[in-house]
Amino acid sequence: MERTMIAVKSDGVQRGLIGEIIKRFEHKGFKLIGMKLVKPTEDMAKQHYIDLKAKPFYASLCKFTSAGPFVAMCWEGQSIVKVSRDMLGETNPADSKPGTIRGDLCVQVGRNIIHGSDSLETAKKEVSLWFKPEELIDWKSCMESFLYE
Ligand code: D4T
Repeated sequence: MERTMIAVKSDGVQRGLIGEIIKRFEHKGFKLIGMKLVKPTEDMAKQHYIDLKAKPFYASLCKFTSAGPFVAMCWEGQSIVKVSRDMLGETNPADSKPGTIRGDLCVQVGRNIIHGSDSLETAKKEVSLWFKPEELIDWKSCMESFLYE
């Protein structure tokens, strides 16, 4: 099983989309392992987006990320890193297909409401950036045998 870090960014929180986003992951069959509502410090935002340090939008992205509430989540499931990126859609909502979260729920790249780790390695880093080990709950879902053979 893989784990990934999914976050509802402050634009998604402000727009009342936390429930809709959680619903999509639950209905898919993924398992919630950890979740918290935080107001990230600018330093946390900078660490989270460190790979984008050289991009012209890095400063404004980190400022926006630290300006409001952010729902950090850890989800688990088979091939979840790739599958969740497909569920999110493209970085730019304008390029995202209908049926994806960004394709259905947002308009502009700088307000694309959700984050998802883009590789297994990044997922490990991001999960440990946002969660202490004791904040991740290892539990057995009663649906497991109906999701996996
Ligand atoms: P995240 O990391 O938020 O899941 O987004 P992506 O993985 O899909 O895309 P990214 O890392 O390239 O971008 C991170 C974040 O920056 C915003 N952004 C991006 C922006 O404001 N302007 C831009 O031109 C781009 C490319 C949106 C997502």
